[in-house]
Amino acid sequence: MDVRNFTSVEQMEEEAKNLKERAAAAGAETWEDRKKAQTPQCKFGEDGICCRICSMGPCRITPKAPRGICGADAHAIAGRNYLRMVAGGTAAHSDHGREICHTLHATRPDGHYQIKDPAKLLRLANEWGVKTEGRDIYDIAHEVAEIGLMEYGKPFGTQRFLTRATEERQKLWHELGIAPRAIDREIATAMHMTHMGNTADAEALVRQALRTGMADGWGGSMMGTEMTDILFGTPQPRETEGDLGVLDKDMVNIIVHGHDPAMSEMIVLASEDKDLIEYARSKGAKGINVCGLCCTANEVTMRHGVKMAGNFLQQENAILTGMVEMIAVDVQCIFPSIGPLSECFHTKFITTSPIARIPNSEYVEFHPETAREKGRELVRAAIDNFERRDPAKIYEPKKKQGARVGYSCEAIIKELDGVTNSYVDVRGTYKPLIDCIKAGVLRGAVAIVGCNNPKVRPDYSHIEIMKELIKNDIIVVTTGCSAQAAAKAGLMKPEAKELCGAGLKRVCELVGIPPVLHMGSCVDISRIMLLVNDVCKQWGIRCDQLPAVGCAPEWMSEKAVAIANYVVSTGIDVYLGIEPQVKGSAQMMELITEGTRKLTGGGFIINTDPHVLVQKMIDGIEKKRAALGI
Ligand code: SF4
Ligand code: MSK
Repeated sequence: MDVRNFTSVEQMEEEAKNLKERAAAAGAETWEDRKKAQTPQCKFGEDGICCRICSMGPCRITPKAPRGICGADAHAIAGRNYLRMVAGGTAAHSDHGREICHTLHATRPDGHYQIKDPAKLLRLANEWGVKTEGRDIYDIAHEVAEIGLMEYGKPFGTQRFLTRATEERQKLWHELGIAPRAIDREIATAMHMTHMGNTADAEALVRQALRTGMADGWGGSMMGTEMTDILFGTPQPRETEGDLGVLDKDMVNIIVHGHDPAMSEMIVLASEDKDLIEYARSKGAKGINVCGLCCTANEVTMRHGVKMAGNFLQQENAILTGMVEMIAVDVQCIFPSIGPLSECFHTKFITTSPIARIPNSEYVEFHPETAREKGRELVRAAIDNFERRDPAKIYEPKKKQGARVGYSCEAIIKELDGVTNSYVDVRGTYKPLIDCIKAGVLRGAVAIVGCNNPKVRPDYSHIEIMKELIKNDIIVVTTGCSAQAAAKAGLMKPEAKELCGAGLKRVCELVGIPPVLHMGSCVDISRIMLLVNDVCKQWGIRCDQLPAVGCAPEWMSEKAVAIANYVVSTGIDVYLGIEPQVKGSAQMMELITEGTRKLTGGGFIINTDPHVLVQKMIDGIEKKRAALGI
């Protein structure tokens, strides 16, 4: 194995250092400067024991003052803060899902948004009892979208997607009272419970955190994934590239950033319009180069092979190259610092959603009726901006890696179908995968997901953990910014099989897959939930018995806390490399680590050392194997 084929974290850091020097020269600040200015960070906040829920506060818990003015103790305060994080995360993911439902509802045969995967639409229509025979596909789409939208506010019943889970999960969720009702209701209940004068019992707060998280993963996020596939196509494996080296000095560089692909799809389409490519050439550029950041990158790379410029903590670095004509953003994970930073360069900063209004940006609202023209207008404006580049400010990052992306559940099954003739009778199942795990060729699977966090070396934990897992014959699936860390390191290209143990290497060769499978954006962790449940159904085991775990080594967002809650509700342990902000309450720490495991079979395992964390994962997987007798 030639390590020169891969990019090390040290090499990534070297590039980041060069770009940081550019920032200093341009008089711009970056997250590193602001982190320094914020250090030391507030201990009360870090431990989750500062309450400012009512104006009698803020109240902070100390040994001398163990209760807030109303009498709330550390457990109540940390528990309420924690539940509010879950509510925030669920709101963000689910509102993204709702927007996509509205986009689906706005599809027309001659409109800007059309149905790209009618087969998936029909499957969902059948699942939901929507009449399909003899009906126009767009009529069906509108009815499905309406039913999806009703899941947000229906007065009775629980989420429709729950019926996709194993029987044992469905039963357990109902028995525990964590089967989510309407999505908005669970968010409202979380906010109501944590209002001054309501729930002060940590156990009840954690239970509602599970239920609210479930409204995300088995509600809003799953809605986002399903409707996006119907609208823009279900991902299939395709080749792309990752890291800042994908920016091209000779091209008009446009970056799309955020989460909801409705805007970025229009920019990608416009960038392929012949007249705009000609226009770019007339301005001295060789063409138009659309690249992505964060989860918008994941969405458009999975469906178009758009190159991935990088992840969360690289958003400023992209602009520091001086080569970005435009950064167009939709929602979530966008640094407000992009405003002042882009003004130090020629970069146009475009915000497009009323959900993410940011100073020092140009606001161009996107609507289904005008989306295609708006996309073209933005691409044209980026081309016009090409001439305004300052050659003295240009820095060309050289590093990039090839990556294979787009492993939806449908794509994984298709790949498995191609494995061997002996499975000809069970095509369309995960049986080959299950057999590999049973035989020990694969020891298990880990989903590595989530953000970067300045509390740790960017990307280091993601990459170290992935390398150690694949070396130990544990297959990795990944989403979000973790996927981009993998892409930058070269772990999502088929050649990464050289870093694997003998068993996983053989599987990669046989199936023709990389050892780290890209499953999409943050909302697509819902795909992983379906994968887990379908594998367990076909195997005939409970979800908490499966030798598979989740890991968010560098998480930072409220969405990550929501995700972690639906994953443990699904019976899967979640390994965290950043401590949740509840340390000021021993009871809360106990509840999120051991307490939930007693209820659902899944809990958090927390360790800030990635090497210790990965060893715990391997041990956890081996323990599950032993319990299954395999
Ligand atoms: Fe203080 Fe209680 Fe008000 Fe929180 S709810 S700020 S602990 S008085
Ligand atoms: S974009 S939520 S930083 S993974 Fe989904 Fe990345 Fe985390 Fe945002």
